[in-house]
Amino acid sequence: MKKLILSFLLVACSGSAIADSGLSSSAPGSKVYVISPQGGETVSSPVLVRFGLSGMGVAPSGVVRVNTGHHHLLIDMKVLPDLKQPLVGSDNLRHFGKGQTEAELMLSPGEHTLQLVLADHAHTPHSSPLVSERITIHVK
Ligand SMILES: [Cu+2]
Repeated sequence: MKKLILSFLLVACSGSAIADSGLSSSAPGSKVYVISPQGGETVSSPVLVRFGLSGMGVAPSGVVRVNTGHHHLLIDMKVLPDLKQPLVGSDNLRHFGKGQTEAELMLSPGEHTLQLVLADHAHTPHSSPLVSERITIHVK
């Protein structure tokens, strides 16, 4: 009997490993977006960027909790990074691992793009990734 239970567990586990991509799942219908500034807006530096999230919650990096993540802000990135890998921080990709929901950015005068990506406790985007629209702003 013990053997039967064990083999059942093995089948159950391997079944879920195949079905599961290994990525955290996002809540259906959830959305990440830039609250402000708005696309096309002219602003002066420092620019206060406010991060919006609906349908999921914000948790600091390292905290494993279902349907949560932390914000990553992509600045002037024309191409998305690999969303199946942990996001690597740089001047153009900022982590907000303390669970921040806004940031003040020093931006040079001219056109800049902003885009948000939510990622899980290990900085990896969810299996249905939450990526905002890429907005363009003008800095005076
Ligand atoms: Cu991160």
